[in-house]
Amino acid sequence: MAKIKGLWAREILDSRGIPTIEATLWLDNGGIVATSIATGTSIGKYEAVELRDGGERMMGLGVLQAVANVNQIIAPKVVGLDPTEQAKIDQMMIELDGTNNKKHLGANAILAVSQVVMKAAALAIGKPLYYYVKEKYQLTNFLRVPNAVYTLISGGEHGADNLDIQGFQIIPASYLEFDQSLDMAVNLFHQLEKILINKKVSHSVGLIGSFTPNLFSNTDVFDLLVEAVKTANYTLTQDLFFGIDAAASSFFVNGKYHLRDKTDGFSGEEMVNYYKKIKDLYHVFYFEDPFREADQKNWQELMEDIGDSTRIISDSLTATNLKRTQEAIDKKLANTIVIKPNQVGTISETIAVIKLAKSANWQTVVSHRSGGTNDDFIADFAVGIGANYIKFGPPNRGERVAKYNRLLMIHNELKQAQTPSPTNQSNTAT
Ligand code: 2PG
Ligand code: MG
Repeated sequence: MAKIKGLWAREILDSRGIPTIEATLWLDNGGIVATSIATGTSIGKYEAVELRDGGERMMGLGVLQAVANVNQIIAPKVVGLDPTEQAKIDQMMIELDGTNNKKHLGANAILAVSQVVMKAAALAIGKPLYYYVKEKYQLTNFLRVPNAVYTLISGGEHGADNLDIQGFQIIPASYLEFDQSLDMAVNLFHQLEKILINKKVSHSVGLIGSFTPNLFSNTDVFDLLVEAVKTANYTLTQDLFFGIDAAASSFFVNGKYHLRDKTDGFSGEEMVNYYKKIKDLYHVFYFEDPFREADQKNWQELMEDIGDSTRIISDSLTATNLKRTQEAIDKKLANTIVIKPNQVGTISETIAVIKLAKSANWQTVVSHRSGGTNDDFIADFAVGIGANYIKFGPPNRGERVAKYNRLLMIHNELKQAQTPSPTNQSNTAT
């Protein structure tokens, strides 16, 4: 097995113009791989700590110290190791860091290494990354591209002071193959733009490339989406569903959830009713972070009321953290979990959370972050762990479409692997 010969990190910019880390790794057989780390905007309070330099350079957001931690502290310990020993390498970095939230070396520094090691292992073995992940962790029996959740409209911290809910999504029905699902997303994204222009709704695109229309209320978005669906000749509930990432902690102020749909804010109970209303009126099927982290009572309430017919998804609530996931499972706070490797900082810990969620029959959503790069690691990872859903943003902007283009490649490879060869076909025909 090839061994790690060299590892080097550097500071690069993410899609928001904010520094992040890229790591490059050389194997002693001449193979070379690189990866870069996504970072969030709506960062939950239970996430591992990204190390940022402070001071004036790069507005205090530089990652030169985290880069130095990779190059000077981690790299010398990793050189000479077998890249397939993911657990050992991750554990070594956790111990080198020595804190419970990775604030010493930085979760960004540690994940850059963890991720590049996994890529290097697939290269060393000579298999596609998604296949390596499946074989190594055995978290799924078959390979398929997960169902996609496409965020077409943004508000909240991803928007432009336009809407309060962070993401409005379309979810093509699971009977559609990935290429058909992407076709629908592209079609609806552009239909939506035409509708916004025709209605003279002022709009732009937000942090992740989704539209940020200036509308009167959050529910107005669904009327636009319904119109786009009708214009494109799709049938809601047959061909697709709607979803939201409320990111509700971002609009919880002074004890109330503040949506512009109601002047004096919503209590937790009123939010439960609001979600039930949009479920009934607009067939919203996917509710991510519907409440702030501490509002366990209303997470439970929503689960009891509509958890059997919808996805109630924890993102900031569980923060890809094993203890928090266990607590959420025990208390029945949700039935689906968002998985973001940078919330915890190593691939091995991410895998442990996925295992736990799957063992509790929760579904999984492998997600991008709003600060992205052209790296497509997350696409292979999602396929390899057998995620139920992927959430990579709209079919727009380089850092988002890099993931979709990789999924298209994987989709084609998997299809080809299933297609009988001409010899087999003639055998079975007789
Ligand atoms: C989310 C993510 C991605 P951010 O809340 O799910 O859309 O946002 O990366 O800003 O945390
Ligand atoms: Mg979220």
